Amino acid sequence: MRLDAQPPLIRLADYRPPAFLLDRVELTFVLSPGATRVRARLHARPNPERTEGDAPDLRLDGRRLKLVSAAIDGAEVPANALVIDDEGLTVDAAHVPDGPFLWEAETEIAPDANTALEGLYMSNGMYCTQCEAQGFRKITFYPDRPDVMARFKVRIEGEAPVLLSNGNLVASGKGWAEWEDPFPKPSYLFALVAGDLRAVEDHFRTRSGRDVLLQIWVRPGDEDRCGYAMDALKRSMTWDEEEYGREYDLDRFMIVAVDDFNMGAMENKGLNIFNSRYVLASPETATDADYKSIETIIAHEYFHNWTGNRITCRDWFQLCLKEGLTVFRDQQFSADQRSAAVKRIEDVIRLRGAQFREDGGPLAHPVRPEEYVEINNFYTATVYEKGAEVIGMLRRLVGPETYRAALDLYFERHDGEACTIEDWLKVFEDASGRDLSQFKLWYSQAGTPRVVAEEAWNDGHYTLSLSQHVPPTPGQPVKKPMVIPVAYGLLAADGTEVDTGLIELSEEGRALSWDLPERPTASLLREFSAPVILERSLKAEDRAFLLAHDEDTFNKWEAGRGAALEAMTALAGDASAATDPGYVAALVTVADDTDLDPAFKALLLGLPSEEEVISHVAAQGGVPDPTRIHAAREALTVRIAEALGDRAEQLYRANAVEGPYAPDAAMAGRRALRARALAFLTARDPEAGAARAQFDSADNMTERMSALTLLVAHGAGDAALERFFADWRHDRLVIDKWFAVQAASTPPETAAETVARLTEHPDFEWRNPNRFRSVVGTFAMANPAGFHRADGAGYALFIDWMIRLDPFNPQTTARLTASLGNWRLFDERRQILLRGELERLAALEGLSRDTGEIVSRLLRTDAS
Ligand code: B3K
Ligand code: ZN
Repeated sequence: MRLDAQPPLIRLADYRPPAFLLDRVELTFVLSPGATRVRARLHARPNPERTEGDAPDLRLDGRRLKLVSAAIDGAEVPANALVIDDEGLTVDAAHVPDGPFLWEAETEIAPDANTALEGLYMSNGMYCTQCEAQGFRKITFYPDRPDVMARFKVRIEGEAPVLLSNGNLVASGKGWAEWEDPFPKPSYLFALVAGDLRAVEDHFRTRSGRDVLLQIWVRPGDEDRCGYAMDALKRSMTWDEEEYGREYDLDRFMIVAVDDFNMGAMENKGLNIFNSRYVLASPETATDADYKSIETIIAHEYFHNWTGNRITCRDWFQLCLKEGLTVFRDQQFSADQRSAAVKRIEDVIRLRGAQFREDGGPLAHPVRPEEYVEINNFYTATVYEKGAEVIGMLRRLVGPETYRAALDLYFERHDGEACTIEDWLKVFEDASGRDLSQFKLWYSQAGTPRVVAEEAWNDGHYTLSLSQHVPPTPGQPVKKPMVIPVAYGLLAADGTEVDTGLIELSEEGRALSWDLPERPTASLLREFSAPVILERSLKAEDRAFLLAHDEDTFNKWEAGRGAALEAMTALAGDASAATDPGYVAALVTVADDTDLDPAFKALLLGLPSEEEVISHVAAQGGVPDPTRIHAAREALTVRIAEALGDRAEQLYRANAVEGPYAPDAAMAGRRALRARALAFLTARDPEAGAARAQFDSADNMTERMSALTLLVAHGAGDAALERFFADWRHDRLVIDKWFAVQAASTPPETAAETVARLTEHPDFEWRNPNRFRSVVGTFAMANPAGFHRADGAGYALFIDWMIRLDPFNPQTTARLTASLGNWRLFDERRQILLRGELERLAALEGLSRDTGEIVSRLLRTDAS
């Protein structure tokens, strides 16, 4: 689609209830890779709440379907009463009964030609589906919208030994199976899987005594890598019962691992489909980070059973209703399972990295967007992560008991319904008695609010003035003040707290004062109580004081992060700039502190990523230079390493984990700290001896990868890479890591050439999304200095690949293109190069609607 072809804009304001509802749906699939037949029987009736008048046409969504036959109440629909266009079919109202009726249609589709991985497609000889958001319309003609909920019965006929769909298995025989899902659901939650699969099984007894069969379906040979996912599933089921009173509701819960998948996983009712990288793990093949992701994603998809499936979204504008809430719930779960302090910091790093970046550029949009061209482009950090932050603020404002009461009310009032953000906020208003109309601005105003804090000390009188400003974003030039919860603590010189509490900043500015015997040091925005940028001029000694004394673990870490950002910004401007000795001394104290949890200590000793420095420099009004920022980060690492001296070696040795690998938080924390120590050791050793030794002796993937990453970054990884490849070439998920480490960590001068070479490697199966992302996506997102090399080689390579992938897989192309969301932050020369590349993509004949929308938003001129 050329940009001038202008695909239609879908608006929230145009929402109308569906004209027809469905009570029951019966589907029969006769599977064949090139010509699958789908027979659909839809038991329809007029919606009493429809707004179209008494006798509307019957409109069904459908894309690229071959219609074999169509009948209403057993009578074939005459050809002249039925019109098919690119987006669906319309039956003339004259042929649609006034009351309930049965629509029967047979369609033919070709799963083996479906490279977009949306609808019914094939992955390594296995059939699978992805229907959210609008993939079901590529299977059969249907009112493919979430507010049409129906009970599904599915019959599958095919040669594959395993035939799965949603719900409970009601009958099966050789070459067929019948499934019935008793819970009404929207079409986006439909799933079908067929193939040569093996199940790893377990059971879960719910608290009311229901026995649930748990199955993880994988390809033969992968059975021994499912243990951690199964364990995470059972822990998730227990946690949801205990924390939210939510029980599982079917006789079985199935997870299937597939190799070709556009995202992480999908919460289809009773039949979750997962990208295999978020299911399969063994100590030899998966890192601690992989285990952590598996735990989170298993929990996330499981939690959707109540927040998403039992209560779904009325329309796709309400996506955050299920996604923001489910992310919030998975964050709570992981915080409970591991360290809450570490989890909060990790979540904020992620929020700032992806969401603040999105919110500060041309792709900024509200948590509940008001218009879209392609809904798949709105599965964003804003909808997910900022959506979760909004719920965290709500919980903080009403308190945990009222939060739980509001959730109980939500489940009781809306079970089985398709809801809106208005419904959601209403349960909070009813449970708390609060008026949330101003709070609701968090759902409609895009952009990261700035909160400015100013302090004054005058003769025993301490004054804290807070003011807020929400910057303009595309289409939203003027903003209103929001409700911003600012958690704070005031610390006396000995580190004790003289006051602590929550300020609700709801006006543009507000001053608070305290009468105190001495000037306090304020710890503001504790636990990162709101997704805002806090602007505060903090003296170096106050920062060092907070780093040493703040009991709020988030702000303790934040104090060090602020100092590190300042140090790197200075070094990027002037390579000989001095680094605050107080900061470096505080890090030495941290290294010596044996009371600190190793995982937290690893975060305290970690440095912000180059991406974070880029955003920081830009937020301060500067123009970030990725090349200099890379050098600055390396230089600061060396300075800290020098200050630590022998401590790096001691930390490295003291945190060696004895005995067999275990993925739990305590062991992972020690490995994380040991990896930090290794980075400091390697920074001072041109031979990278310790990294080499670790690579050679590691018995788990976590330590193998941390060593390999350092070797590659040192330009000393060739032999290790060769050996790694030889050892693991049979293992797809591990080879993804081999590609990714080179794309991310090759030094900037040669990264573009390395990536170009990787894309010519015989194992670069570019149509597999994991493999594509591991090279092209990783390069663009995790190697800023290499990607933004001044000659533009990185940009040209990236856009060449977007052009190549788009005709096959628009969703993945659009997602990766969106990683250029911060392109306007860079200097004029880089912007000219980037604009040229984006225009080249925009001009592509036949560009997909997905990528077209992203490129045109990136190029829009009212963008900030
Ligand atoms: N709900 C799915 C995401 C679907 C993405 C469609 N492009 C996974 C999740 O958020 O749990
Ligand atoms: Zn989700």
